[in-house]
Amino acid sequence: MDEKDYSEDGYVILRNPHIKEMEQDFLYHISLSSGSQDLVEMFSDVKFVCMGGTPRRMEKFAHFVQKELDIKLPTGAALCDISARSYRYSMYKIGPVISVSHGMGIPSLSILLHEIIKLMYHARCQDVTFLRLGTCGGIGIPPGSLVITEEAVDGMMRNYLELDILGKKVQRLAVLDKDLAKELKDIADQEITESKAFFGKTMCTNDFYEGQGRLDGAFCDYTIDDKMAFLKEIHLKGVTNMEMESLAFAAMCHHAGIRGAVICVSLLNRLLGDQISASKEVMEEWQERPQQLAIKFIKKRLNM
Ligand code: R2B
Ligand code: URA
Repeated sequence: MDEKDYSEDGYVILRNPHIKEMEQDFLYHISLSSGSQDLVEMFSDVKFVCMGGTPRRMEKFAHFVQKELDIKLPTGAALCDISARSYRYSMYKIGPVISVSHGMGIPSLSILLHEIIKLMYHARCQDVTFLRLGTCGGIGIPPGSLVITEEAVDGMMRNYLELDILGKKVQRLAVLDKDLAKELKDIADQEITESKAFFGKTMCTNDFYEGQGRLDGAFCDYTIDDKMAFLKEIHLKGVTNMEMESLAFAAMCHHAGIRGAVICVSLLNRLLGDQISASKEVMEEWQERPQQLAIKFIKKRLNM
């Protein structure tokens, strides 16, 4: 993204004139409200919003952030899920970091991002960076590898998110911040020794099975040759991995003028199979890798 895509004062760009006119805004799915809570007091110091699919992983990340940033809680206090009463997403705040779950797929991530972007606006946060820390299927790379998304594309290799709004197709460019992605890749190359990091296009699909060309879903109307031809073709076009949220993440960050990056760990090499068969222990360890990279980046930004 160019500098002109960001607001000069670092605030999020809220492209909705109606919000200002509302007496209060209920952020229903994260269980917060601009009327009954002082969101500025609660959240104005936030600089990093880290999100990932599952509540458990993001709770673990919150504890990891607390330890790594050496944030002491007052005696008797404990990290708690701010959005617990929504029963939808889990959210934690640890100093300048929010750790929040987004569920699976674009619709779930999109609802969360609408409310988180509005939260950043109501709280008057400045210069915030959003990171998605996720899992993916790698294409032609070893399982356990880190992938930093250079560009998100849909299942047809288009680099925009298409929405149906009031009966019309609306397209939003899915652009990610190149400098941020490069910075993350450099940190990964220098400091994450357990695995190699790749930089590439991420194909974001609306389905895990047929949408990602798997042969092991409940339905399959194509052959193994069709599948392999497709995976090889997109690999040649620079696709390194597949997951289910990056396109909306990129498009929504771009539209809001927020710097965002997607860091995933690959759970398998799709050129060799479809089933995710690594042990729970191995997968736990792999899923810590995007979190480790995020922490190293955050500490660097905080001069720690
Ligand atoms: C990666 O993993 C999930 C599917 O298993 C999905 O949320 C994604 O993007
Ligand atoms: N997540 C996906 O979306 N696809 C995979 O293959 C693995 C994780």
